[in-house]
Parts: sequence; structure tokens; C-alpha cells
Amino acid sequence: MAGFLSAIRDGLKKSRDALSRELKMVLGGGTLTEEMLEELEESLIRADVGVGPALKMSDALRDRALGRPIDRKEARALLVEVASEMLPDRREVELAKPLHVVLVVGVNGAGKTTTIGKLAKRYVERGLKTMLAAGDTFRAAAIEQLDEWAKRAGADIVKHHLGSDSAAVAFDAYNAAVARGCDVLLVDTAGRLHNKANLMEELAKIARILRKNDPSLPHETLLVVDGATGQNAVAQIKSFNRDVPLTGLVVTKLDGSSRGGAVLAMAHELGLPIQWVGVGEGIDDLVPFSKKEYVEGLFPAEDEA
Ligand SMILES: Nc1nc2c(ncn2[C@@H]2O[C@H](COP(=O)(O)OP(=O)(O)O)[C@@H](O)[C@H]2O)c(=O)[nH]1
Ligand SMILES: [Mg+2]
Repeated sequence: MAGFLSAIRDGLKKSRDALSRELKMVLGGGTLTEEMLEELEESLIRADVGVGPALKMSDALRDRALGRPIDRKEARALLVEVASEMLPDRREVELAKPLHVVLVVGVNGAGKTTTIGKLAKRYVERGLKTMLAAGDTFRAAAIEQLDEWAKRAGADIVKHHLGSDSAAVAFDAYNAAVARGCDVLLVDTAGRLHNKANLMEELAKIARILRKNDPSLPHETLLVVDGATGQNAVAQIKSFNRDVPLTGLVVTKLDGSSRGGAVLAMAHELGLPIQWVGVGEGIDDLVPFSKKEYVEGLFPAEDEA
């Protein structure tokens, strides 16, 4: 797997292209004016970074440079600095002993099951015995799909049949993982039920059942968000976080025609760290988020733009 930046370069392309064009035009090297700042704000918003982050970035430039000449290099450095301050750092998670439990939530199609497969592979490669729980009992294909990933990754799986109680699956998987001496348990969940209230209730119930075993469970609750969702992702994150408190985000599909600039908006809104980024459909296409490389990829240096 190549480096983080080369992996997400395509996913950032749309946002980056929009920005580098505009930065050239707006910050042409002359005296920084209010009009230039307004144009910059608009171009940042068009690049999907979100209104809040866009305003913060233009405010920072205004505070430091309004009324004086600023060259593109200095402006870029300032934007990189402000964007970095807005993005929470990735959290280095120390695995809980004896069993680290991760609950994975998100809307249908976001990439939960795929991400679990990729994570399982990473854990197995580290020599950690890994168990998957087939908690999406709403769709038949979901159980088979997770089963496939378990085989590919070399992980164990606990599954019930279609339509069974997902909290019971999580409960059984937890007990089986403890009994078999597993190090990590990854719990897959449904992304859609009959309605949204049902889904949130089900997810909360899974968390509650796990907590009956051990009040510190789950150790991580990751929300998987499709990187192409753009600004709607922020609403999604807020909505999930209300019912199942999240510890971090996974942004998928940053390999394609995604709106990579939105990553800034997603992380900024609730201060949740982005833990992983999905960059393809293969089992190795998951990389730890790197704030530094992300920000540098979004605001390319002049020679790369
Ligand atoms: N290109 C790309 N496709 C992805 C990525 N992650 C997931 N997918 C695809 O997105 C689709 C939905 O994924 P799935 O894991 O089933 O989503 P779930 O409904 O949240 O479990 C599948 O076709 C995956 O192959 C990614 O990082 N990049
Ligand atoms: Mg799924």
C-alpha cells in the first residue's frame, strides 16, 4: 500500500482543483482585500470544506494580512495551519485487554461491512485473534458478505439467521470471543431498518447489551461515512452521535470522485477524529488518517497544483 497522500490523491482531486485554481486567481500576490477574502470564502465552500471552516480560514487570513501584500506561498501556509488546527488528531487507540470491542455504525452502503473486513485483516496480520459479529440481520446478503470477509481476513464470525435480534448476535459474539480468547471483536450493524427511529433504537440496544457484560463496552464506536456524501455527512454524524455516542469516524471511498474537502467539515463539526480512510474495495485499501498529509493534499504547493 502506497502512502496516505498518494492513496487519497484522487479523492481530493475535485476539491483540490477547485481550490488551486481559485487560490491562484484570488491570491494573486497583490494587496489582500475584503473582496479577495470573500471570493476565497466562496471557493472554499465550493470545495466542500463547509461554511464554518471556510469562514475560519478566511478570518485567519483577514486577521493577519488584510491590507498588505500576501503571496500565494504565505497564504497557503496560513490556510494549512488553520485547517490543521481545526482537524482533531487521529487517536492512537490502545487495544483494551483482554478483548477490544469495536461497534461499527453508519447508513446503508457507506462501507461498514467492507471496512470491518479491512480492519479484521489488519488485526489478524498483527497476530491478533479477531471475531466478527454479523449484526446486520436485516438483509440476507449482509450476513453472507461479512462471512466472505471473515474468510478473506482469517477472522472468526458469529452469525444468526436473517431477521434475528442483532443485539443477541452481539451478545453471543462477545461471549464466544471471550471463550475463544479473541483479542478483538468487530460488530457489524444494519444501516437501514423500517425507519430511522428503529435503527437508532437497535444500535442503542446493541451498545446496552454489550455494556451488561462490561460497562466500558464498546471501546470504540466508529461511524462509517461515504466520502462522496459531502455536506450531508455532517447531519448524518450529528444524528448518529445523538443516539450512539461515537468515538471516531471512518471516511470511505476517498479513492474515487469523492468530495474530499468535506472531510474537513465532517471532523470539524463535532471534533471527532477521523481514524481510518477507505481508498478502494480491496482488503488492503484502508489507511490510517494522516492530518498533515490530508491538509497538504487539499492545499497543494504551487509546483504540484
Ligand atoms: N471505491 C470504494 N468502494 C468502497 C469503499 N468502501 C466500501 N466500498 C464499496 O461500497 C459498497 C458498499 O459497501 P458495504 O461495506 O456493503 O456498505 P455497508 O452497507 O455500510 O455495509 C460496496 O460495493 C463496497 O465495495 C472504498 O473505500 N472505496
Ligand atoms: Mg453492511
